[in-house]
Amino acid sequence: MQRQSTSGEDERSGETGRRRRQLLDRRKFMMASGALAGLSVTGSAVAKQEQEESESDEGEGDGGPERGTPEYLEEHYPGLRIYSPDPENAEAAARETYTSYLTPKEEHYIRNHYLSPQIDAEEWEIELRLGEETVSLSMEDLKREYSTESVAHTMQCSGNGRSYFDPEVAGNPWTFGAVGNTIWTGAPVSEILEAHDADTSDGKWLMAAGGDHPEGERIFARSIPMQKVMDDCLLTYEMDGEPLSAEHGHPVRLLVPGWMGNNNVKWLRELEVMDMMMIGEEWEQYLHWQQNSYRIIPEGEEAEHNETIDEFDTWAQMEAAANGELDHLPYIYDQVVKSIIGYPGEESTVSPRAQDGSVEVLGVAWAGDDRVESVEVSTDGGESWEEAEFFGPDLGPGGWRQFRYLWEAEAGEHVLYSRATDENGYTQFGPISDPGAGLEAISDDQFPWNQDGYACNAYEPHGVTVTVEE
Ligand SMILES: Nc1nc2c(c(=O)[nH]1)N[C@H]1C(S)=C(S)[C@@H](COP(=O)(O)O)O[C@H]1N2
Ligand SMILES: [Mo]
Repeated sequence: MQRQSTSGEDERSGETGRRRRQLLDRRKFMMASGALAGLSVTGSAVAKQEQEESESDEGEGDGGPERGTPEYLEEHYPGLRIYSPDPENAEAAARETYTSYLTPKEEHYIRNHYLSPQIDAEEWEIELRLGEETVSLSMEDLKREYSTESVAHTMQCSGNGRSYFDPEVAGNPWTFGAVGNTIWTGAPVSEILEAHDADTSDGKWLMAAGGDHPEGERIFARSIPMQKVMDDCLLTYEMDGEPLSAEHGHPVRLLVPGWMGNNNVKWLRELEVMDMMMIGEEWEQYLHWQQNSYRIIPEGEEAEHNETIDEFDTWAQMEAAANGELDHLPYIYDQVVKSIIGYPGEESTVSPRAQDGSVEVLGVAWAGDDRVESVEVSTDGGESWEEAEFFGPDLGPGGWRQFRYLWEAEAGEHVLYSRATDENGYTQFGPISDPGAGLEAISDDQFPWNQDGYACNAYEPHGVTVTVEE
């Protein structure tokens, strides 16, 4: 499975097999990180050539489509609708994937800011910075020195549903398909931090940065609150029991169970325990996605930068903003409660089943790191609602629940909606507001239109129109 280059492999793997402690200041580290072993990033002709060579070494170079092309994604991820092959941005094409507990890897969306790097796992190291001390973690360390844990997690891009915003907003025009549910396996971050005597008290932050940026470009990085890190975050190297694919972060990513996709940093390269979020000049190359992007920003406003916040539930932040109780625009962390009907699908025609003349409506519902309390289904365009029942695995709140509703369907055309309620009592609203309404956040039973089309859980745009046959 692992890609290996032939030259220099033996000398280097011996060295990375054991943990090395180093004392580096930040500036030296930044300089050193320019010359990373094992990383090749698109944009560099040398890197591309090396990649091609290593592929032909393995006999994979012969004839297969090239990375960064639609053909490549079509071959490896046939269930996706492609918006961009380079960087890879693609969502599940069919509703039906939202009837299964596990999302097949061919149908799990991909969202990248840069083309996926090709990384040799044996050479990869994560730099963990703790004050003056810097520790290198190899993949061997992660697998052999720390516990192995698995967690179910519904990965969803914060822009999922963006195409339903009117007026439209810039970005990948995701409909419903930028979400998937899988099992992630790796080492608990809490254990790693404790093993290095890190200060893990509440109020601290963990900065996590990827290694996917071409030289000189912005670094994809997030600041994760220490409470969440210590609670359940993993450094994960397997998705549904297989090594991560290049597109999903091979060889290792930060997994933040139940939180929006943007928090789950792929190709994890740097970790740093901090007193605050990334802010200021020192973090200029890192802070864009933390402070400017991935915020809920109403029309005409701009995101301010903050040192720290203390509410991480995205909906709770939005509600507090709406009530004038929040002095900052919400950061996108924990997911908002949401559901989607998987069957019947978009504009479909169905026949009632022979045994009792009903149609089984199937779907999934999730609420980030909170539990989904109930799901209701409407088969008359939102006039009346009936309770659906849960079935299938319940592997903790990070993973979604499957639901079903037995519909006594009459012939004709019907509009179906689903809406979920979580343990905090938050329930999905029907429409997305228009920007002119100037909604700060969730109120008037509408989901607030926001500049980047984030966190959309309005149920009306997620409805399906179904024709039932005689
Ligand atoms: N290093 C890095 N990590 C990243 C990204 C990225 O571009 N670079 N994209 C993020 C976003 S916006 C999302 S939604 C998820 C997508 O994860 P997936 O492609 O495995 O579904 O990865 C996140 N982690
Ligand atoms: Mo995303």
